[in-house]
Amino acid sequence: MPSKRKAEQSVTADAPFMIAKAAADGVETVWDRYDAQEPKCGFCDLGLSCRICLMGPCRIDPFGEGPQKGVCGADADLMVARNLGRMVAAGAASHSDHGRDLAETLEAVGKGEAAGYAVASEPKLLALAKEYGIDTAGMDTAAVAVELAGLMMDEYGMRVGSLRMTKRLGKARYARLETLGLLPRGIDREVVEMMHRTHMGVDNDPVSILLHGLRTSLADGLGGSMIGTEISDVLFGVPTPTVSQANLGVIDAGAVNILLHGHNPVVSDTIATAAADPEFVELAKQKGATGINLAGLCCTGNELLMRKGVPMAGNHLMTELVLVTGAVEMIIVDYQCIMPSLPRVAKCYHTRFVSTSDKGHYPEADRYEFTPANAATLARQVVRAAVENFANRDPEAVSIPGEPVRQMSGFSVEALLGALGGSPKPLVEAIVAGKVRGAVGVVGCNNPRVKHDYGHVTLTRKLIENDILVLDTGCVSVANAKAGFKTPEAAELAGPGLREVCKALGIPPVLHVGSCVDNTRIVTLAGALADHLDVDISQLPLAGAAPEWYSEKAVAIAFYVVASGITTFLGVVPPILGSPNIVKLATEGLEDVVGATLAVEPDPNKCADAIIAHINKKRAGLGLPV
Ligand code: SF4
Ligand code: MSK
Repeated sequence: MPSKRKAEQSVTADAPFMIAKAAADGVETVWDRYDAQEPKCGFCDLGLSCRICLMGPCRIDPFGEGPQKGVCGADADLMVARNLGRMVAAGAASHSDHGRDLAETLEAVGKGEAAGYAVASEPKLLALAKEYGIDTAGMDTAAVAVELAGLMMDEYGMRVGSLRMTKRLGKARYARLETLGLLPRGIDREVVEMMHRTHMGVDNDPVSILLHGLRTSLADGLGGSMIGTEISDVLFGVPTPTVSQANLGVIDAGAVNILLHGHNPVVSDTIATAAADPEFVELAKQKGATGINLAGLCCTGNELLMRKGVPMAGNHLMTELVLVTGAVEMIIVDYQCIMPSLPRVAKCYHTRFVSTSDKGHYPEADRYEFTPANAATLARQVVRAAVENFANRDPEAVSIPGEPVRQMSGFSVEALLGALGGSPKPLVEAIVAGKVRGAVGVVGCNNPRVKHDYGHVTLTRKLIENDILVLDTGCVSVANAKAGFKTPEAAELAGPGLREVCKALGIPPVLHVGSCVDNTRIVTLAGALADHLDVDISQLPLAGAAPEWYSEKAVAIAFYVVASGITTFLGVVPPILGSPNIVKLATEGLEDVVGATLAVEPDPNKCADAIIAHINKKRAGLGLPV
C-alpha cells in the first residue's frame, strides 16, 4: 500500500518526486512500511520491555497500574539501562568490525597478498607507526604496514592497559578518564563485557551499566572507529578539499550508473578503480551509453566523495528512491544501513543488486564475495556485469529529477590544519575573537519518524547563521550538500564573523569531514584544540548533534562524544523515557562525571537555541566574549 503521507515526507526537492513515482510504479518504500507499523509499541519506545531471557519477555507499566518489575525482579531503571547498554555495544561492535576489516586489509597489503590495494599515504602510515611506538628505522613500507596492522588488531583483544589513541583526547581528558576508571581497553573486551553485564543477574546497578556504556563507546571512538578512519587514510589517501555534486540529479540518464552503498571503502574503492579502466568505458560506449557514472549512497559514498570526489546520490532514506529512477544498472553494497528491502526494489526495475561482504548476505542478491586477495579481479567482473546490464534498461521507466547541487568535501584533520596554515592557532584566534563562536558536529542518519532532512537542514542553517562552524559526517552531509551549504559561496548564509573567516580561507561554513567512523576526526581535532589551549575538551565551545538518528551506531557515537567531554543533542528521543532516573542521569548527572551530557530536543529550531546557549556558557567559562 503506498504511504498516506506523500510530499510532506521530505524537505528535499528530489525525494517527493521519486516517492510519487514509487507509488505510481507500485514500489513499496520505507514510509509505507513505517505507516504499516503504527501505532508503535509504547513499552518499547519507553525502554520498558525486555526480552533478554526466556522467563520473559517482560514489560513494565509506565502508569503504575500493571507490573512494575520483570519476572527476574528488574525495575524500570535496570530495564532501560540494560537495553541502552546493549545498543551501545551493538553500535560499537559494528564500527569496530569495520575497522578490523581495514586492519586485515592493511596487513594483507604489507604481506603482498592484496593485489588491488597499496599504501596510498606513506606519511600517514609513518605517523601512525610512531604513535604506536614502532621504530621504523631500516623498515620498508610493507614491513611497517604489517607491524602496524598487527598492533592495531592486537588492541582489539587487549587484556590490560588502554587504547593508544585515547591520548588524542588531550592531556586533561586522558587524566580525567584515568581517574574515573574509564580508559577504554580493547573493543572486543568492552563489548563482550557489556553483553555479559547485561545478561540477567550480572550487573544489577543501572549507573554501573551506563558507566560501562561510556567505556564501551570509547573503545569504539578511540579504537574501532578511529582505526577505521586512520587505515582508510593510509590505504586510500588522506582526504583533501575536493569539489563534487549531490542529489538524484547526479544519476546520468545517458551513462551506465553504478551505485555504491554501505560503509567500508575497502570494496567500493576497487570498484572506482575498475570503473575508470578505459576498457570498460569503451565497452559502455559499445553498448550505447556515454560512459560509466559512479554515485555514492550513505557512508561508502562519503568515503569515495572525501577522497575521489565521487558525487552523492543520497542518504539513508534516499536509498530506495534512487533505484526508482529506473536508471541504475547496479547497486553494489558492503554492509550497514542497507535496507533488506533494496533487492526487492531493484527487481522492480532492471537494476542488479550485488552484495560483497562475507558478513552481509541477502537472499535475493547477486553475490560476489570480496577478499583482499580477490578484490581487484572481482571488481572488474562486477563492473563488466553492470555495463552489460545497460542493454536491459527500459527507457520508459527512467525519470531523474532536477539538477545536481555543487558541493565541497574532503576536510580531513590534516586538510583543515593545512587550510589554517598547519596549526589550530588561526581557528583558536577566530574563536577567541568571537568571529567563530564555536563548532558543532552535526552527524547521523535519517529516520522516518522525522521529516526527511528537516532536522539536519534546519539545525545547520540556524547554527551557521549564528557564527557557529558546522562539521558534518554521515547522512547529514548529504542533506547539507543538497541544501547548498557546502560551497564557499555558502559563506553568505553564515553570520558576519563566520562569513569573514570562510571567505578568508575559501571554505564553506559547513565542512564535510567524512563518514560515520570519521566522527573520530572531530574528536581528534577537539583534543588538539584542548591541548593547544591547555584546557579540557569539556571547557571548549563545542557540541555534537544527531537530529535524525536511527542506528545503534549513533548511540555509540553519542556516548563516546559525551565521554570525550562534548555535550550532544539528540533529535530523536532514545528509548529511556520509561526511567526518569536514567533520563536525569544522562541529561544532568553525567555533567559531574564527564563534564558533558546528552540532551534531547526534537525541534531543530529549539535545539539550535539550546546549542547556542550551551556554547555561550562555555565561552563565558573561558572568559571569552559571549
Ligand atoms: Fe524479564 Fe528479567 Fe528476563 Fe528481562 S531479564 S526478560 S526483565 S525476566
Ligand atoms: S550511513 S549510520 S544512516 S549516518 Fe553511516 Fe547514514 Fe546513520 Fe547509516
